[in-house]
Amino acid sequence: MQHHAWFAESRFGMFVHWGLYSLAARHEWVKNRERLTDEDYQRYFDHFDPDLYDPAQWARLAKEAGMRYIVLTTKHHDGFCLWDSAQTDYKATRTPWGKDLIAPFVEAVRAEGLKVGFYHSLIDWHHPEFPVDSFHPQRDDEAYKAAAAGRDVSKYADYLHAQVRELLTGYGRIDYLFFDFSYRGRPGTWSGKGADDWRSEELLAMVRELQPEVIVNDRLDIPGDFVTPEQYQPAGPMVVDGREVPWEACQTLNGSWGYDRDNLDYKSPDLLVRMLVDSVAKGGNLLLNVGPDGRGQIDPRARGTLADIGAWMRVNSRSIYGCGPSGFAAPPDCRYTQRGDRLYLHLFAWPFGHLHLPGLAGRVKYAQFLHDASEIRTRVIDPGQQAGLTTMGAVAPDVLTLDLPVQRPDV
Ligand code: FHN
Repeated sequence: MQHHAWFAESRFGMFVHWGLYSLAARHEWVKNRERLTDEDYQRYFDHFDPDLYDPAQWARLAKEAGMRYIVLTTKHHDGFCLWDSAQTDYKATRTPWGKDLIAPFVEAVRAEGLKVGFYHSLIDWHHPEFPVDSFHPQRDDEAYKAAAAGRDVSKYADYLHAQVRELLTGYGRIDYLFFDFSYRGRPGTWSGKGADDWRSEELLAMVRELQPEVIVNDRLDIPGDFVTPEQYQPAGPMVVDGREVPWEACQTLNGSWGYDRDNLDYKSPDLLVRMLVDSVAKGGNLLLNVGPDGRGQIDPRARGTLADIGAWMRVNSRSIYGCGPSGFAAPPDCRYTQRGDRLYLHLFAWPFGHLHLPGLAGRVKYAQFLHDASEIRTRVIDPGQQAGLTTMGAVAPDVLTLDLPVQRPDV
């Protein structure tokens, strides 16, 4: 298992889902959900020309939001490749755009001092040897399934390995890999064996050889360097074989990974900040997704949400970067994050009256929160020592951070 201090130090990254589905503007699974044939979906290929593609702006938005790494879909389930792969013509360089999209992305991310991450789909609805399984767009088309019956998944695995090799040898150092998605426990998948289909052990060995420093997630259906629970917040630190392991929650802004124009179900900035705090309090990272539109733009609502999160991070990022769970038990509706002897109290609900901080007896008796205009100040009633205080700048009054110097509990 590869560990990297940068991952725990970062705690917060940007996920970018971008491809042909972004032109449809109706979710990245549009081909599956609407049972589109390759011919139907070809329209998006024939019109792919993202004239407003500006990865430098993506990287700036991520950095200003306090994100420390960016992960881009090199290929999603539809099989469309953002780079000039020698393995296929189903790629950006054969569309009206005509150029590689990965190199400018990598260059822009590095220019902002951020880490480079690639997402790569294990399933591929376009490849002629990928089996028609319960997630394939033509799964209900009996004639198509009959014609596709002789597919050989090992030939697809050869293609998969060759493309991963291209990505890991063509763009310098890659810091992070997110393979997707796990067949583990998913009914109706091809063999359901996942790792056997992808030849995961062989693929991971190649990844380690080509990029010795890269960290890889756990969706090859074999152990990786970090665990990726899908769009939910675990109940606590994640433990595998008796050991706490690095993990990363991933979340959308509005329930869709790809650009979904009519989906206005955006999560509020303070909910997303609470998801970030909750992840860190449980020893995890948060990978927050944006879905640029078909022209390559990140939409104004997403930009506004990122700016609000950035406003909170500018004041409170020291309670996030490099922090993790505390040995102290947080009060109700609160989270603790801790780094060394600094304990950060995050309130997810307004503390009517006094808030008693169990476990800190003798250090801090209780904290009184005074709401003073746009800022919330704290006054910690502290018998024994001066508690470091942060002026409470927050996106919303109920996500406050109190910076307390405490010795590590005797855990
Ligand atoms: O099917 C994908 C989905 O489109 C998206 O890419 C997410 C991101 O974690 N992963 C899969 C669902 O688990």
